[in-house]
Amino acid sequence: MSKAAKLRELLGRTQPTLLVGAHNGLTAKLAEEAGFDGVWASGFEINAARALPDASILSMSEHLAVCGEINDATALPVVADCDNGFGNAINVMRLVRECEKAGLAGISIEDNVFPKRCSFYASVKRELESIEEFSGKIRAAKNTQRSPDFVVIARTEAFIAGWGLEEALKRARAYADAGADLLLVHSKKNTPEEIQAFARRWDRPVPLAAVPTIYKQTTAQELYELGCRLVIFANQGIRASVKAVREALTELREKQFAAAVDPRIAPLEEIYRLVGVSELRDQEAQFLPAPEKTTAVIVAAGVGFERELMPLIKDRPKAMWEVGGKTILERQVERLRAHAIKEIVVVRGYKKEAFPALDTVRYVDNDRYAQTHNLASLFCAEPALEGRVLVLYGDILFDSSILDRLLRAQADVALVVDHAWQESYQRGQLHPVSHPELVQTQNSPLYKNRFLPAADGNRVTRIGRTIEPAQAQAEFIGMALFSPRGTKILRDTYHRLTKVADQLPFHEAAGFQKASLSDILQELLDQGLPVAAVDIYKGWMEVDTFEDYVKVCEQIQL
Ligand code: SPV
Ligand code: MG
Repeated sequence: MSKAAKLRELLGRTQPTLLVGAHNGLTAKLAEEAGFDGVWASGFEINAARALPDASILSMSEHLAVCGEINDATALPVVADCDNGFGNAINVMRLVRECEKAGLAGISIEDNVFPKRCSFYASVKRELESIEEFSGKIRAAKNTQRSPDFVVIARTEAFIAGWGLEEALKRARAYADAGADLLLVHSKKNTPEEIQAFARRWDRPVPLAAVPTIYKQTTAQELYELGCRLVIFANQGIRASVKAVREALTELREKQFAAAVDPRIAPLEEIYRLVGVSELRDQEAQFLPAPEKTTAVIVAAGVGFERELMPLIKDRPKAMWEVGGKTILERQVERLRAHAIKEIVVVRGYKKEAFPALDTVRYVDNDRYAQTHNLASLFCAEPALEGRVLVLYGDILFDSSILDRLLRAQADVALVVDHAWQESYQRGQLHPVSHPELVQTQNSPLYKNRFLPAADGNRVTRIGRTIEPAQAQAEFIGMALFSPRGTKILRDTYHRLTKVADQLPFHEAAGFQKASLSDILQELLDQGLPVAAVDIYKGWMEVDTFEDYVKVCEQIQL
């Protein structure tokens, strides 16, 4: 059923049809929730909401855009208050076409001359159109409408202009005879006496409409009994909001903390409901590709190089060191969450009691950290090794852009590899305490000492601590991303290998229990699985020694 047909049905009842003014989609929704029969797209409200007087300042298009917004927000029929029709009868023809196109139930036009002035403004120029001119507008409107249900309300301002009852009746009769569906007689008296006098003399079958703004004690039922099928409460909505907003803002300015105005304002959830956030959620689930969930596993169980790190690690593991007021773990978690990674598992071992309870991470323990290495630690988090998994060593600090690039990698396995290592190797600055996890890559992004990563990516061809430094292109920094397929391959490979006798060496480890991530990565490479290299040039730090720590503390950007 069209909204125009709905309005006609409402008008056919034996009770007043109640419209209430709105100036935007949200107020239209509130009108609907309050139980009104329909919405009056009020010129007064629409202008006031834009801090403009109700004086034909807005163009027809501007006005109808708001009427359309109001109509779209509610299932109720909407009557557009269209002042004097934005011109003459020819303009009214276009007005009717546009209103029907927008799905509005009807319009109200009034016999003020253009530019109109709000009926209640004192000491402003007030003139009425000739009866012929305005009757022509009504005829033009009725002649233009496509749907027979579209409602055209003719409004006379004869009382407002002070032209008296006889003129009001003369005008109203002419407009009714021109085909108006309802006759709106407006009055600015504070009693309904003009409306009553008019109603007593009304002698056409056309029902009346009333806007009891100033004669505000009169009830809708009383007006209905006078012949007003339609009663319009035109501007109480915006006046309520002005009072409420002013009081809330005044208190807020005074108290200067948001909770002070809680009792005065709608909770956020109320706004979410009104604007349809749950529908938005359903639509996202139905039509958007499922977001790729990434689980991060931070491997932070090991001691590190005890000799070099004492006394720093006497009471805490490396992940718990503070750098610039935050622990390394806190910094990592911050970065991960900034990249929408909410599922974070931390594998603890050494000094596990030093890790604080955090609601942003889940802990699992590798209590055999002394007999194992980081591969065993990673698999302590095996229940989390599902879907897309980011593996992160617990002692590195890295620039956000590195994580950004890694998360965009499309490969089943991708490793972040730093090509600046090669440069420090050439300068003779070898890793001070250990052999880093070196990698060989298919291409080198270094060209004449400039770093130029290839647009179509790079591949790791070999990884391990025993690669001849001169043969290595880069260093694995301890950040790896596994696609859901990559994670499954990693798990399957791990389980296949756990069955192998632990006494046998596994790549560079003395036994499988002692294997590190780089050992299983080399295993995957040997199986023929492509491993992508996310090439970087600096932008990260690891903490292997006391000197590293001092340097990190000096350099960290707070
Ligand atoms: C409006 O709401 O814009 C009206 C009704 O025309 S009134 O303001 O009461 O005149
Ligand atoms: Mg108006």
